[in-house]
Amino acid sequence: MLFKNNKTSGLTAEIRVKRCYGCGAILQDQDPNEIGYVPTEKFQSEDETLCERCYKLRHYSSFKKTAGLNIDFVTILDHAKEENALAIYVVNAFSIQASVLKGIGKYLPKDVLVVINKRDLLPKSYNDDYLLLQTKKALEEENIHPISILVTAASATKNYHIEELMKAVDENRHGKSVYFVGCYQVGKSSLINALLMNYSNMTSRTITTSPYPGTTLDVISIPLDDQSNMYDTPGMYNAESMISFVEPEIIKYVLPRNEIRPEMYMAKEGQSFLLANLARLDFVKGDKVNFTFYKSNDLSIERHKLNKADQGFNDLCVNEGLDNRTKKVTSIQDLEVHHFTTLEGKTNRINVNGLMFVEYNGKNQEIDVYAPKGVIVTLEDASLKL
Ligand SMILES: Nc1nc2c(ncn2[C@@H]2O[C@H](COP(=O)(O)OP(=O)(O)O)[C@@H](O)[C@H]2O)c(=O)[nH]1
Ligand SMILES: [Mg+2]
Repeated sequence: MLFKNNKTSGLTAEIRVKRCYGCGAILQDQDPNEIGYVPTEKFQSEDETLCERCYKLRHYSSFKKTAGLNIDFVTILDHAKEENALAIYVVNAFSIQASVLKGIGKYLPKDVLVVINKRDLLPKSYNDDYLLLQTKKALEEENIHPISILVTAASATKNYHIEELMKAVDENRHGKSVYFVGCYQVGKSSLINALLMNYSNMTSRTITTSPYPGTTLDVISIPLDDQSNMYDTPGMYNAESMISFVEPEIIKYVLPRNEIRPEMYMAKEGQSFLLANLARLDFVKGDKVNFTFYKSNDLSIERHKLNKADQGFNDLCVNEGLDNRTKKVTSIQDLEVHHFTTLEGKTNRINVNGLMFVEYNGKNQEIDVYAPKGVIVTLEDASLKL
Protein backbone atom coordinates (compact mmCIF):
# COMPACT_ATOMS: atom_id res chain seq x y z
CA MET A 1 0.00 0.00 0.00
CA LEU A 2 1.48 3.28 -1.06
CA PHE A 3 -0.42 5.87 0.80
CA LYS A 4 -0.38 6.70 4.42
CA ASN A 5 -3.67 5.82 5.91
CA ASN A 6 -5.17 9.12 6.73
CA LYS A 7 -8.76 9.84 7.57
CA THR A 8 -8.82 12.87 5.34
CA SER A 9 -6.98 11.54 2.31
CA GLY A 10 -9.82 9.33 1.13
CA LEU A 11 -7.32 7.38 -0.95
CA THR A 12 -6.81 4.34 1.18
CA ALA A 13 -9.70 4.21 3.54
CA GLU A 14 -9.98 0.45 3.16
CA ILE A 15 -6.92 -0.62 5.10
CA ARG A 16 -6.38 0.53 8.66
CA VAL A 17 -2.72 0.43 9.51
CA LYS A 18 -0.67 2.64 11.74
CA ARG A 19 2.20 4.49 10.17
CA CYS A 20 5.19 6.44 11.38
CA TYR A 21 4.53 10.12 10.83
CA GLY A 22 8.26 10.78 10.30
CA CYS A 23 9.00 8.45 7.39
CA GLY A 24 5.66 6.89 6.40
CA ALA A 25 6.67 3.28 7.22
CA ILE A 26 3.97 0.88 8.41
CA LEU A 27 4.58 0.37 12.13
CA GLN A 28 5.22 -3.09 13.62
CA ASP A 29 6.42 -4.39 16.98
CA GLN A 30 7.80 -7.75 15.87
CA ASP A 31 11.24 -7.26 14.36
CA PRO A 32 13.61 -4.51 15.52
CA ASN A 33 15.71 -5.03 12.38
CA GLU A 34 12.89 -4.33 9.97
CA ILE A 35 11.51 -0.95 9.01
CA GLY A 36 8.71 0.55 11.06
CA TYR A 37 9.70 -1.08 14.37
CA VAL A 38 8.37 0.34 17.63
CA PRO A 39 8.29 -1.30 21.06
CA THR A 40 4.95 -3.03 21.73
CA GLU A 41 3.85 -0.50 24.33
CA LYS A 42 4.13 2.34 21.81
CA PHE A 43 2.65 0.21 19.05
CA GLN A 44 -0.47 -0.36 21.07
CA SER A 45 -0.89 3.21 22.23
CA GLU A 46 -3.40 5.46 20.51
CA ASP A 47 -0.90 8.29 20.08
CA GLU A 48 0.73 9.34 16.84
CA THR A 49 4.04 7.52 16.82
CA LEU A 50 7.51 7.80 15.38
CA CYS A 51 9.23 4.54 14.48
CA GLU A 52 12.38 3.74 16.41
CA ARG A 53 14.58 4.58 13.44
CA CYS A 54 13.08 8.08 13.04
CA TYR A 55 13.32 8.59 16.80
CA LYS A 56 17.01 7.72 16.76
CA LEU A 57 17.70 9.80 13.67
CA ARG A 58 16.27 12.80 15.46
CA HIS A 59 17.83 12.25 18.85
CA TYR A 60 21.15 10.59 18.15
CA SER A 61 21.68 11.10 14.44
CA SER A 62 22.27 7.38 14.11
CA PHE A 63 21.42 5.60 10.94
CA LYS A 64 20.66 1.98 10.58
CA LYS A 65 20.56 0.65 7.08
CA THR A 66 16.98 -0.23 6.32
CA ALA A 67 15.80 -3.34 4.62
CA GLY A 68 12.92 -3.80 2.30
CA LEU A 69 12.69 -0.36 0.74
CA ASN A 70 10.91 -0.83 -2.52
CA ILE A 71 8.84 2.04 -3.78
CA ASP A 72 7.29 2.16 -7.18
CA PHE A 73 7.53 5.71 -8.36
CA VAL A 74 5.52 5.20 -11.46
CA THR A 75 2.54 4.24 -9.31
CA ILE A 76 2.96 7.30 -7.10
CA LEU A 77 3.15 9.57 -10.12
CA ASP A 78 0.18 7.83 -11.74
CA HIS A 79 -1.84 8.77 -8.67
CA ALA A 80 -0.68 12.36 -9.07
CA LYS A 81 -1.69 12.34 -12.75
CA GLU A 82 -5.10 10.83 -12.08
CA GLU A 83 -5.77 13.51 -9.52
CA ASN A 84 -4.55 16.29 -11.82
CA ALA A 85 -2.34 17.18 -8.91
CA LEU A 86 0.41 19.75 -8.80
CA ALA A 87 3.89 18.21 -8.71
CA ILE A 88 6.69 20.10 -7.02
CA TYR A 89 9.83 18.71 -8.62
CA VAL A 90 12.70 19.53 -6.30
CA VAL A 91 16.31 19.77 -7.49
CA ASN A 92 19.50 20.45 -5.58
CA ALA A 93 21.13 23.79 -6.47
CA PHE A 94 24.54 22.22 -6.00
CA SER A 95 23.97 19.33 -8.37
CA ILE A 96 21.26 20.23 -10.83
CA GLN A 97 22.31 17.71 -13.47
CA ALA A 98 22.29 14.94 -10.89
CA SER A 99 18.82 15.83 -9.70
CA VAL A 100 16.96 16.02 -13.01
CA LEU A 101 16.45 12.33 -13.70
CA LYS A 102 16.75 11.00 -17.23
CA GLY A 103 13.35 10.05 -18.61
CA ILE A 104 11.34 11.47 -15.70
CA GLY A 105 9.41 13.93 -17.88
CA LYS A 106 6.78 11.52 -19.16
CA TYR A 107 5.83 10.37 -15.68
CA LEU A 108 5.12 13.79 -14.21
CA PRO A 109 1.62 15.27 -14.15
CA LYS A 110 0.82 18.20 -16.43
CA ASP A 111 1.30 20.89 -13.79
CA VAL A 112 4.84 20.97 -12.51
CA LEU A 113 6.46 23.60 -10.37
CA VAL A 114 10.23 23.27 -10.15
CA VAL A 115 12.07 24.21 -6.98
CA ILE A 116 15.85 24.66 -6.92
CA ASN A 117 16.48 24.02 -3.23
CA LYS A 118 19.61 24.31 -1.07
CA ARG A 119 20.44 27.73 -2.51
CA ASP A 120 22.33 28.46 0.72
CA LEU A 121 24.99 25.88 -0.21
CA LEU A 122 26.32 28.12 -2.94
CA PRO A 123 28.08 31.38 -2.09
CA LYS A 124 25.82 34.41 -1.88
CA SER A 125 27.73 35.95 -4.77
CA TYR A 126 26.77 33.05 -7.06
CA ASN A 127 24.24 34.34 -9.56
CA ASP A 128 20.78 32.76 -9.28
CA ASP A 129 20.41 33.26 -13.03
CA TYR A 130 23.11 30.60 -13.53
CA LEU A 131 20.98 28.21 -11.55
CA LEU A 132 17.87 29.04 -13.52
CA LEU A 133 19.64 28.64 -16.86
CA GLN A 134 21.17 25.30 -15.97
CA THR A 135 17.88 24.05 -14.64
CA LYS A 136 15.93 25.18 -17.70
CA LYS A 137 18.43 23.42 -19.93
CA ALA A 138 18.25 20.20 -17.95
CA LEU A 139 14.43 20.35 -17.89
CA GLU A 140 14.18 21.00 -21.63
CA GLU A 141 16.26 17.89 -22.29
CA GLU A 142 13.65 15.90 -20.39
CA ASN A 143 10.78 17.71 -22.04
CA ILE A 144 9.55 19.22 -18.77
CA HIS A 145 7.86 22.60 -19.06
CA PRO A 146 7.28 23.94 -15.57
CA ILE A 147 4.72 26.57 -14.62
CA SER A 148 7.57 28.37 -12.93
CA ILE A 149 10.92 27.78 -11.28
CA LEU A 150 11.73 28.97 -7.77
CA VAL A 151 15.02 29.12 -5.91
CA THR A 152 14.72 28.17 -2.22
CA ALA A 153 16.51 27.07 0.93
CA ALA A 154 14.98 25.03 3.71
CA SER A 155 17.83 24.44 6.12
CA ALA A 156 17.43 24.61 9.90
CA THR A 157 19.28 27.91 10.00
CA LYS A 158 18.27 29.52 6.77
CA ASN A 159 14.95 29.69 4.99
CA TYR A 160 14.83 31.38 1.65
CA HIS A 161 11.76 32.02 -0.51
CA ILE A 162 9.56 29.68 1.54
CA GLU A 163 6.75 32.21 1.53
CA GLU A 164 7.10 32.54 -2.24
CA LEU A 165 6.84 28.77 -2.49
CA MET A 166 3.73 28.76 -0.34
CA LYS A 167 2.18 31.42 -2.53
CA ALA A 168 3.10 29.56 -5.72
CA VAL A 169 1.61 26.35 -4.34
CA ASP A 170 -1.61 28.10 -3.36
CA GLU A 171 -1.93 29.83 -6.71
CA ASN A 172 -1.22 26.80 -8.85
CA ARG A 173 -2.82 23.85 -7.16
CA HIS A 174 -6.40 24.93 -8.02
CA GLY A 175 -7.75 23.02 -5.04
CA LYS A 176 -5.87 19.83 -6.00
CA SER A 177 -3.29 17.86 -4.06
CA VAL A 178 0.41 18.64 -4.13
CA TYR A 179 3.13 15.99 -4.56
CA PHE A 180 6.73 16.73 -3.62
CA VAL A 181 8.92 14.57 -5.84
CA GLY A 182 12.57 14.37 -6.84
CA CYS A 183 15.77 12.54 -6.07
CA TYR A 184 16.64 11.76 -2.50
CA GLN A 185 18.57 14.32 -0.52
CA VAL A 186 17.29 17.35 -2.43
CA GLY A 187 15.31 18.53 0.61
CA LYS A 188 11.71 17.52 -0.17
CA SER A 189 10.86 16.70 3.45
CA SER A 190 12.67 19.81 4.70
CA LEU A 191 10.69 22.02 2.33
CA ILE A 192 7.44 20.50 3.55
CA ASN A 193 8.48 21.06 7.16
CA ALA A 194 9.35 24.66 6.34
CA LEU A 195 5.91 25.09 4.76
CA LEU A 196 4.24 23.49 7.77
CA MET A 197 5.95 26.01 10.01
CA ASN A 198 4.40 28.73 7.91
CA TYR A 199 0.93 27.25 8.11
CA SER A 200 -0.49 27.70 11.57
CA ASN A 201 -0.22 25.12 14.39
CA MET A 202 1.13 22.25 12.28
CA THR A 203 4.63 22.26 13.68
CA SER A 204 4.43 19.51 16.26
CA ARG A 205 4.60 16.58 13.83
CA THR A 206 7.49 17.22 11.51
CA ILE A 207 8.73 14.76 8.91
CA THR A 208 12.11 13.18 9.57
CA THR A 209 14.96 14.62 7.49
CA SER A 210 18.57 13.52 7.56
CA PRO A 211 21.79 13.58 5.56
CA TYR A 212 21.25 9.93 4.63
CA PRO A 213 19.42 8.69 1.55
CA GLY A 214 16.30 6.67 2.14
CA THR A 215 15.06 8.62 5.16
CA THR A 216 11.50 8.98 3.89
CA LEU A 217 10.25 5.43 3.36
CA ASP A 218 6.77 5.83 2.00
CA VAL A 219 4.33 8.45 0.84
CA ILE A 220 3.34 10.72 3.72
CA SER A 221 0.17 12.74 3.44
CA ILE A 222 -0.61 16.01 5.15
CA PRO A 223 -4.16 17.27 4.70
CA LEU A 224 -4.45 20.71 3.11
CA ASP A 225 -8.22 20.79 3.25
CA ASP A 226 -11.10 18.31 3.08
CA GLN A 227 -10.39 17.31 -0.51
CA SER A 228 -6.65 17.63 -0.92
CA ASN A 229 -3.34 16.70 0.61
CA MET A 230 0.29 17.56 0.45
CA TYR A 231 2.31 14.39 -0.21
CA ASP A 232 5.93 13.83 0.66
CA THR A 233 7.47 10.98 -1.31
CA PRO A 234 10.62 8.89 -0.86
CA GLY A 235 13.52 10.05 -3.00
CA MET A 236 14.09 8.66 -6.44
CA TYR A 237 17.36 6.91 -7.05
CA ASN A 238 19.81 8.39 -9.54
CA ALA A 239 22.31 5.74 -10.52
CA GLU A 240 24.43 8.27 -12.41
CA SER A 241 25.33 10.35 -9.38
CA MET A 242 28.36 10.03 -7.10
CA ILE A 243 25.90 9.90 -4.20
CA SER A 244 24.65 6.54 -5.44
CA PHE A 245 28.17 5.27 -5.88
CA VAL A 246 29.74 5.96 -2.49
CA GLU A 247 29.10 4.13 0.76
CA PRO A 248 26.47 5.73 3.07
CA GLU A 249 29.14 6.65 5.61
CA ILE A 250 30.96 8.78 3.02
CA ILE A 251 27.93 10.65 1.79
CA LYS A 252 28.22 13.16 4.58
CA TYR A 253 31.63 14.22 3.26
CA VAL A 254 30.58 14.30 -0.37
CA LEU A 255 27.28 16.15 0.00
CA PRO A 256 27.86 19.77 0.92
CA ARG A 257 25.96 20.66 4.07
CA ASN A 258 27.12 24.23 4.66
CA GLU A 259 27.85 27.14 2.39
CA ILE A 260 30.53 26.07 -0.05
CA ARG A 261 33.81 27.96 0.08
CA PRO A 262 34.93 27.77 -3.54
CA GLU A 263 38.60 26.88 -3.94
CA MET A 264 40.57 28.75 -6.57
CA TYR A 265 43.74 27.37 -8.13
CA MET A 266 46.09 29.06 -10.55
CA ALA A 267 46.77 25.99 -12.61
CA LYS A 268 49.48 25.13 -15.09
CA GLU A 269 49.65 22.33 -17.57
CA GLY A 270 51.09 19.15 -16.09
CA GLN A 271 49.18 19.47 -12.83
CA SER A 272 46.62 17.10 -11.40
CA PHE A 273 43.94 17.69 -8.76
CA LEU A 274 42.87 14.75 -6.63
CA LEU A 275 39.55 14.73 -4.76
CA ALA A 276 40.19 11.99 -2.23
CA ASN A 277 40.08 8.75 -4.25
CA LEU A 278 36.74 9.70 -5.78
CA ALA A 279 37.76 11.78 -8.77
CA ARG A 280 40.71 13.46 -10.40
CA LEU A 281 41.16 16.36 -12.81
CA ASP A 282 44.32 16.46 -14.97
CA PHE A 283 45.36 19.64 -16.72
CA VAL A 284 47.10 17.93 -19.61
CA LYS A 285 47.94 20.81 -21.93
CA GLY A 286 47.29 24.48 -22.57
CA ASP A 287 47.74 28.01 -21.21
CA LYS A 288 47.63 28.79 -17.51
CA VAL A 289 44.13 29.02 -16.14
CA ASN A 290 42.22 29.74 -12.91
CA PHE A 291 40.08 26.84 -11.79
CA THR A 292 37.33 27.41 -9.23
CA PHE A 293 36.23 24.20 -7.53
CA TYR A 294 32.78 23.98 -5.92
CA LYS A 295 32.48 20.97 -3.64
CA SER A 296 31.79 19.99 -0.06
CA ASN A 297 34.12 21.82 2.35
CA ASP A 298 34.82 18.42 3.90
CA LEU A 299 36.35 17.13 0.70
CA SER A 300 39.98 18.19 0.35
CA ILE A 301 41.87 18.65 -2.89
CA GLU A 302 45.48 17.58 -3.35
CA ARG A 303 47.53 19.06 -6.16
CA HIS A 304 50.18 16.80 -7.68
CA LYS A 305 52.50 16.89 -10.64
CA LEU A 306 50.81 14.99 -13.41
CA ASN A 307 53.64 12.47 -13.69
CA LYS A 308 53.23 11.65 -9.98
CA ALA A 309 49.45 11.70 -9.93
CA ASP A 310 48.88 7.95 -10.41
CA GLN A 311 51.10 7.19 -7.45
CA GLY A 312 49.48 9.95 -5.38
CA PHE A 313 46.03 8.65 -6.22
CA ASN A 314 46.91 5.05 -5.42
CA ASP A 315 48.36 6.16 -2.08
CA LEU A 316 45.05 7.80 -1.23
CA CYS A 317 43.26 4.54 -2.01
CA VAL A 318 45.11 2.80 0.83
CA ASN A 319 45.27 5.74 3.24
CA GLU A 320 43.40 4.52 6.31
CA GLY A 321 43.38 8.00 7.83
CA LEU A 322 41.40 9.52 4.96
CA ASP A 323 37.78 9.94 6.15
CA ASN A 324 36.27 10.38 2.72
CA ARG A 325 38.05 7.47 1.05
CA THR A 326 35.83 5.00 -0.77
CA LYS A 327 36.68 1.33 -0.49
CA LYS A 328 35.15 0.75 -3.90
CA VAL A 329 38.10 2.36 -5.69
CA THR A 330 41.36 0.54 -5.12
CA SER A 331 43.49 2.23 -7.78
CA ILE A 332 43.24 4.76 -10.60
CA GLN A 333 42.46 1.81 -12.92
CA ASP A 334 39.02 1.63 -11.35
CA LEU A 335 38.09 5.07 -12.67
CA GLU A 336 36.94 5.99 -16.14
CA VAL A 337 38.57 8.88 -17.99
CA HIS A 338 36.72 11.65 -19.85
CA HIS A 339 38.61 13.97 -22.24
CA PHE A 340 37.57 17.60 -22.66
CA THR A 341 38.73 20.48 -24.85
CA THR A 342 37.98 23.96 -23.56
CA LEU A 343 35.13 25.91 -25.10
CA GLU A 344 36.88 29.07 -26.21
CA GLY A 345 35.43 32.39 -25.07
CA LYS A 346 32.92 30.69 -22.78
CA THR A 347 32.60 30.04 -19.08
CA ASN A 348 33.48 26.35 -18.94
CA ARG A 349 31.85 24.20 -16.33
CA ILE A 350 33.03 20.67 -15.73
CA ASN A 351 30.50 18.77 -13.68
CA VAL A 352 31.08 15.48 -11.91
CA ASN A 353 27.53 14.47 -11.07
CA GLY A 354 26.79 14.80 -7.37
CA LEU A 355 30.41 15.46 -6.38
CA MET A 356 31.64 18.83 -7.65
CA PHE A 357 31.85 21.31 -10.45
CA VAL A 358 34.78 23.37 -11.70
CA GLU A 359 34.38 26.66 -13.51
CA TYR A 360 37.02 28.45 -15.58
CA ASN A 361 37.50 30.71 -18.59
CA GLY A 362 40.10 29.52 -21.06
CA LYS A 363 40.73 28.74 -24.67
CA ASN A 364 43.03 25.84 -25.52
CA GLN A 365 43.19 23.62 -22.44
CA GLU A 366 43.00 19.85 -22.69
CA ILE A 367 41.57 18.35 -19.54
CA ASP A 368 41.07 14.76 -18.42
CA VAL A 369 38.62 13.97 -15.66
CA TYR A 370 38.55 10.62 -13.88
CA ALA A 371 35.45 9.41 -12.05
CA PRO A 372 33.86 6.08 -11.11
CA LYS A 373 32.20 4.25 -14.00
CA GLY A 374 28.59 5.27 -14.42
CA VAL A 375 28.94 8.69 -12.78
CA ILE A 376 28.16 11.29 -15.41
CA VAL A 377 30.87 13.82 -16.20
CA THR A 378 30.14 16.71 -18.55
CA LEU A 379 31.62 19.93 -19.88
CA GLU A 380 29.06 22.65 -20.41
CA ASP A 381 28.95 26.20 -21.57
CA ALA A 382 28.02 28.00 -18.36
CA SER A 383 28.19 31.52 -19.83
CA LEU A 384 25.36 33.67 -18.66
CA LYS A 385 23.36 34.57 -21.74
CA LEU A 386 20.60 36.94 -20.78
N1 LIG B 1 21.94 23.61 3.62
C1 LIG B 1 20.74 23.09 3.34
N2 LIG B 1 20.44 21.84 3.72
C2 LIG B 1 19.21 21.35 3.42
C3 LIG B 1 18.23 22.11 2.71
N3 LIG B 1 17.13 21.34 2.55
C4 LIG B 1 17.43 20.16 3.14
N4 LIG B 1 18.67 20.16 3.67
C5 LIG B 1 19.37 19.07 4.35
O1 LIG B 1 19.58 18.04 3.38
C6 LIG B 1 19.39 16.75 3.96
C7 LIG B 1 18.29 16.01 3.19
O2 LIG B 1 17.06 16.67 3.40
P1 LIG B 1 15.69 15.90 3.31
O3 LIG B 1 14.61 16.91 3.51
O4 LIG B 1 15.71 14.69 4.20
O5 LIG B 1 15.72 15.44 1.78
P2 LIG B 1 14.72 14.50 0.97
O6 LIG B 1 15.42 13.17 0.88
O7 LIG B 1 14.58 15.13 -0.38
O8 LIG B 1 13.44 14.46 1.74
C8 LIG B 1 19.03 17.01 5.43
O9 LIG B 1 20.22 16.85 6.17
C9 LIG B 1 18.54 18.44 5.44
O10 LIG B 1 18.77 19.07 6.68
C10 LIG B 1 18.58 23.45 2.31
O11 LIG B 1 17.82 24.19 1.66
N5 LIG B 1 19.85 23.87 2.64
MG1 LIG C 1 12.45 12.85 2.56
